Amino acid sequence: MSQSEPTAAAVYPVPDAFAATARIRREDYERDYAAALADPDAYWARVAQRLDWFVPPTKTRDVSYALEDFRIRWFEDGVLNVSVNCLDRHLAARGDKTALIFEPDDPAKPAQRISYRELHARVCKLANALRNLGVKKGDRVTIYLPMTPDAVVAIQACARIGAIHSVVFGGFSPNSIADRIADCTSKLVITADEGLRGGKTVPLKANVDAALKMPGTNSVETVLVVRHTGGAVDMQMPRDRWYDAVVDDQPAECEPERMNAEDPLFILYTSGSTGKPKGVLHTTAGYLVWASYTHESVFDLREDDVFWCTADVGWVTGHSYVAYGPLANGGTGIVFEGVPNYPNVSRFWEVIDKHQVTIFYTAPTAIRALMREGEAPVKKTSRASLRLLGSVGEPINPEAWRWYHEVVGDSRCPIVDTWWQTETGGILISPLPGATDLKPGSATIPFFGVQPALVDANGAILDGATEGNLVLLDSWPGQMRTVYGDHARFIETYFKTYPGMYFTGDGCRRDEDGYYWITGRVDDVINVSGHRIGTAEVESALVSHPLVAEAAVVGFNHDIKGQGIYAYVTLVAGEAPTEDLRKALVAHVRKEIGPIATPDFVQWAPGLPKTRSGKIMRRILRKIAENAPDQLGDTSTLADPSVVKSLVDERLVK
Ligand code: 6R9
Repeated sequence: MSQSEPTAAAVYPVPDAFAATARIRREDYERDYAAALADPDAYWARVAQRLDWFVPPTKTRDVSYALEDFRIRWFEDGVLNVSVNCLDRHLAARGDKTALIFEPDDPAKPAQRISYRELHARVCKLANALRNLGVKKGDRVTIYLPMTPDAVVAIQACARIGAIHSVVFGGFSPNSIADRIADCTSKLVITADEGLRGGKTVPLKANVDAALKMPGTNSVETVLVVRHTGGAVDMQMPRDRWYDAVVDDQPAECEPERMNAEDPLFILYTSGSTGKPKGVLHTTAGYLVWASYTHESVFDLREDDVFWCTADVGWVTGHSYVAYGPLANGGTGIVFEGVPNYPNVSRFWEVIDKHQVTIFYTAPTAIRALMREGEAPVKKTSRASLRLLGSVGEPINPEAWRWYHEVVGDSRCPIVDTWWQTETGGILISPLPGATDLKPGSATIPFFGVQPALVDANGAILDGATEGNLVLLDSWPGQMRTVYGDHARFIETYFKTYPGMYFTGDGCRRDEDGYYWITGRVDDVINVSGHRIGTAEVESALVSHPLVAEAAVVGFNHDIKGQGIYAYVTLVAGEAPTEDLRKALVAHVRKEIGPIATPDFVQWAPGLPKTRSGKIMRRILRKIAENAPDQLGDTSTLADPSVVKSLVDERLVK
C-alpha cells in the first residue's frame, strides 16, 4: 500500500458550488495565513474574541522554545469557563437546538436528541453532584464510559467545576486504567455498569473494580456508576454510588468555576516511543480557541449542519471534535455508540441518512475495511445530505481516498484529510474545503498560524520539494503545555531532538506545490487503526509474562489497520515454543494493555539482533516483518550476525 503518490498526482479543485458559499475561500486563506504570521499577537487576540470571557485577556502569547527559558502561555490573564462557552452562551438563541444526537449500538433502540437546554441541565446536575462529593478545582477525575452522551456530560461537568478529567478509552484493560489513575492520583471515577459495542457487552464497572485492587490507586474515594445496560455489578459501599441516585435530584443550575486561561482542562494519556503512556496536558483557553476555531474553519461549519465525528471520546479526536469543538460552536453533533459493521456493513451510511448528517469525519482504517465490502452496501443508501467528508488518524492511501470521494461522497463532497496529534489539541495541517485544491493522500497545507518545516537528521531545515522529519517552528494556542507530573519528559520528548523546534515524531514529504504528505511515524510508535501504541509498551507487557526472557516489537504495513504489530519473543532458557504458548502470550498482551494492542504475529526468536553495546536493531526486525529480507542493510555491526539468518528463515510473512 503506497502512502504517497508521485507529485503529478491528480488534483481535485475546490468545487465551484462549495466555494460559492464557503466561509473561507482561497484569497481569505492566503490573506489570513500571512496575517497570522506577520502579527500573531493581533491575529490571535482577534480570534480569542470568539470565546466568552469573564475577564478578557490583555496578553496574547508568551512563548519560548529555548531550553533555558522555556515557556508556552496563551491568553494568560484571561478568565473563563469552558462549559459556559459550550453550553450557557447558546441557551438564549439555541436553547431548543439539538446539541447531541445519540445513536445507540442497537439501531432498533430509539435515538435520542438532546437540546442545549437539556444538556446544560444534565451537566449542571453532575457538576453539583461532583462538588458535593468533594471534587474541587484542580482535582483529577477519571472517566471510563461508553460512547454515550453521559461521556460528554461527564467531560463538560468536570470543565464546569475546574476538575481535570482524564478519559480512559473503554477498550483499555484494568491494568491500563490503574496506571492512568495512579499517574494522576484521581479522586473519583465515573463509569457505567457495562458498555455495548457491536452487540457485545464490555464489563466497564468490573474492569474498574479490578483496577482499583491494583497498587497506586487508593487516591480514588468515589466511583460513580451510570446504569446503562442494567447488567449486574458489584457495588462496594460506600465507595461505589449509583449515578442516578447521586445526580438526579441536584439543581439544574451550577455556578461555573472561574478558570484562568492556563489552568489545566484535561489530561489524555498517549503512547510515545519510550516507557509508559504519558499524560498530555491541555489548558483552558488556548485549547478551546483551537478546538472551536479549527472545527468551524476546517469543516466550514453552518448553523444547520449535522456533524458526525465517529471517534470515541477516549481519543483526542473525540475530545476536540465530539465533546468540545462542536458544542463551543453551537453545532449539532452525533454521539455513536456502535461500530461500522454492526448489525451490517451499511451502518455508517444508514445513520447518515437517518440523521441527515451533512459532515462526516472518520478514520482511514474504517474506510479501508468498508471498501473491502464493495459498493453495494454504500449505494443502497442515499447519503444526499452529505456535503463534506473528513479523514483523521493516519495517512489515507490514495486508493481509499478515491473510494471515499467517489463511492461515499458521490464525487460531490470535498475530503479534508486532517493531520494532527493528541499533543496539538486540534487540526494543524488540512485543506480548507472552500480554499484548498485536494490531492488524494496529502493533508495539504498548514492551518492559520501553523509553521511546519522539514528537517534532516541533524536538524537542518530543508527547502522546496523534499522529504524529512516534520517539525513545527512556533507555538499555536492548542499546543499541549506539559506531560502531567513530568515537565522534564515533555521537554525531552518534543524539544530536545531539534533544539528550538517542536518535533512531531512524523516523517513527511513536501511536493513542489508546498503540499505536505505525512509518511508515518519515524519513532517507535505504531499506528494501529489510527491508535498509537508504543513498541515499548507491548514489549514490557510481553516480558511481564514469566516464560518470556526478551521481546522486540515492530510495526508492519497492514492492508486494513494501516500498521499491525509484529513481536519477536525469546523464551526463558529451557522453554519450548508451542502454539498454546503463542496464544497465551497474545492473550496476556490483551489483558495487560487491551485488545487494540493485540500482536498480529509472534515470531519465536532464539536471539535478537543487537549491536555490540546491546541495542536491539529494530531496523532489521522491521525489514524481516515486512518480508523484505533483501533490504536488511548493513549487519556488520551486529554482535552476532548469525541470529539474523534464522530470523529471516523463520519469518511469518513470506
Ligand atoms: C488526531 C490523532 C497522532 C499521529 C500523528 C500521525 C498520525 C494523524 C493523520 C496522521 C497522516 C493524517 N496521523 N492524522 N497521519 N495523515 N491525517 O490521530 O492523534 O492519536 O495522537 O495520533 O497519527 O502519525 O503523529 P493521535
